Amino acid sequence: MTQKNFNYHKTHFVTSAPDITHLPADIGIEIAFAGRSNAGKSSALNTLTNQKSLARTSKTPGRTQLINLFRVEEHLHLVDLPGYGYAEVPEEMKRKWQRALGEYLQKRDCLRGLIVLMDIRHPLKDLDQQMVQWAVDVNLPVLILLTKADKLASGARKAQLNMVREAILPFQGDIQVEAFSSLKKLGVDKLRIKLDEWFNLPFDTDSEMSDQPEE
Ligand SMILES: Nc1nc2c(ncn2[C@@H]2O[C@H](COP(=O)(O)OP(=O)(O)OP(=O)(O)O)[C@@H](O)[C@H]2O)c(=O)[nH]1
Ligand SMILES: [Mg+2]
Repeated sequence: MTQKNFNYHKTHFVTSAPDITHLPADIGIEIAFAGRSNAGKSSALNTLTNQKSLARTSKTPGRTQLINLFRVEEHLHLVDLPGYGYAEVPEEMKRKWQRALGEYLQKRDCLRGLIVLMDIRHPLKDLDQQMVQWAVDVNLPVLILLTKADKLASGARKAQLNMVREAILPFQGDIQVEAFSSLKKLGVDKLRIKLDEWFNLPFDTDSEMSDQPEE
């Protein structure tokens, strides 16, 4: 079967939801961007789609507090998830996001792949590892992007990349690790290839909710 390559530049915003009950029908394919607050999720989405402010970026961690859904094509969506692990957020708010996040990952059937973004200088924190473990447990393939790679010289960058590749072997999952920089547009091709692969998977447009309008 020939594989389709998608044009991510045409991606547009669909909706923001505080939890999965407010998302459109659980059909088609979704690929989610997850990671610690400030890891560069929204920036990566903007770089991929070549749009300055499709996803809101901020120097203030914890900016994306909602599940943001973007449409690549009919039935194919990218999802910007709330960042985790930001210490200076009130405990109550943190719990709310973490719950929304866990629910999304465990209950959203159309989720076909997870992009986990980590600052290349501080990868594989506890919550990152938990996220990867979560994905492996539900057989979800993972692409780890080591973001802000422009902050390291090429030798240090390669060393970090090898270190993380080595460190994720014990997870025994379908996990690929690449360096990424929104600033220098590094690794964008690797991201695109992975998304194309996942968006080419077969999917069902027929669920018990499929008679509901999509937007
Ligand atoms: N140098 C450099 N800075 C980056 C890069 N990507 C993102 N940043 C910066 O990192 C900060 C956080 O980026 P965001 O994309 O908003 O991060 P996020 O993961 O969406 O954060 P939350 O929405 O809070 O979870 C911003 O100040 C960005 O400009 C990169 O590739 N290189
Ligand atoms: Mg964000």
